[in-house]
Amino acid sequence: MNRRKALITGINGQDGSYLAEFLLAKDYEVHGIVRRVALEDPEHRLDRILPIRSKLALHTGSLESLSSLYRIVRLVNPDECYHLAAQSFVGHSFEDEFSTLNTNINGTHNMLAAIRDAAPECRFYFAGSSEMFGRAEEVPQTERTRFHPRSAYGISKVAGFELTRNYREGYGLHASSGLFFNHESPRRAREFVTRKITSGVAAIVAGKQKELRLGNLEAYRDWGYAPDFVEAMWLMVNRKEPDDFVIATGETHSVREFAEMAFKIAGLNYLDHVAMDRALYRPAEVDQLRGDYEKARRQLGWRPKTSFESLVQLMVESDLRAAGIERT
Ligand code: F7E
Repeated sequence: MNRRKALITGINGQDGSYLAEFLLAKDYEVHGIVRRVALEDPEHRLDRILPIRSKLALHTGSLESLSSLYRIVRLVNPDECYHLAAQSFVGHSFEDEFSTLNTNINGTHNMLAAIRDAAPECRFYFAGSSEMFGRAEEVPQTERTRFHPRSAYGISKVAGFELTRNYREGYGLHASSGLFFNHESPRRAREFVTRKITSGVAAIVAGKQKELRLGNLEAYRDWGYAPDFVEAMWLMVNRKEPDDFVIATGETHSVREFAEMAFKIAGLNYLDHVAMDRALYRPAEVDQLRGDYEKARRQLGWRPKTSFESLVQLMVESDLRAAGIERT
């Protein structure tokens, strides 16, 4: 039997790299779209997929160019497409609203249009986000909660979500969106607060840094473990009917709690090291997110496997190891 073919945008991101490993383990033929510059600097720009690179087929293209995406989709003729690529740092979206909106909205639109024209049977996954709920009017948030995004990033994800729904309803594409709450791992980029904290803890234990500057400590997030979450993408795509699902843990914790626990795991008190920096506050903050994953539990059989405590622990331990600190 022919191997199933999956095409992933954002394959070198945190989620893309875990998803590629997940699909390879299921014997998929895995294709990824990367930028030309990534192939010129693989040590940095393909760092998360270096260990599996020989098992992947990489294609150069740009989300901004419909013709480049069309060419790749026609060549690969995938059974499943996972559109994960985006400007995903909410903080940056305040500094550059225009490129966030252009990349995220047009990138999703171009991917959908390329699939519709070149591989209409291909199943499509869009990486939606809890940032779409923003200033949420109810807790916990479900698939029915009204969107109230608080950043250009959140707005771009609402637009991508609506485009995906419209391609499903208008053109009959098997297109689904995951409303993913925050999901973290040792592969998270250091600009996001969880990894900023755990890598900061390791640098402090290693004596390379004394202080960790953070912004709003009172923001609450529903933090899950990225490898648990990528499985939900696959479950959605392999469901008979396309649909949208909240993927979350159902728990919420503050940035302060995350920091307190991370420092404690390393035997430190966060109050001795964390400094608050007003410059790191966002112009519009999302105060509290907590997702209700009941629909995914019932219809996909999905549930999170990793607790908040285990997540913080595994991230701290990974950063300590990377800093050369062996613990007994
Ligand atoms: O911020 C606060 C910050 O940048 C979390 C992305 O994957 O999840 C992520 O978006 C919270 C915010 O992630 C610092 O103000 C305090 O309230 O880690 P973050 P995010 O904005 O929640 C969603 C689901 C996505 O879709 C996004 O792509 O932490 N915070 N102090 C800080 N945040 C950062 N980055 N740095 C600080 O120093």
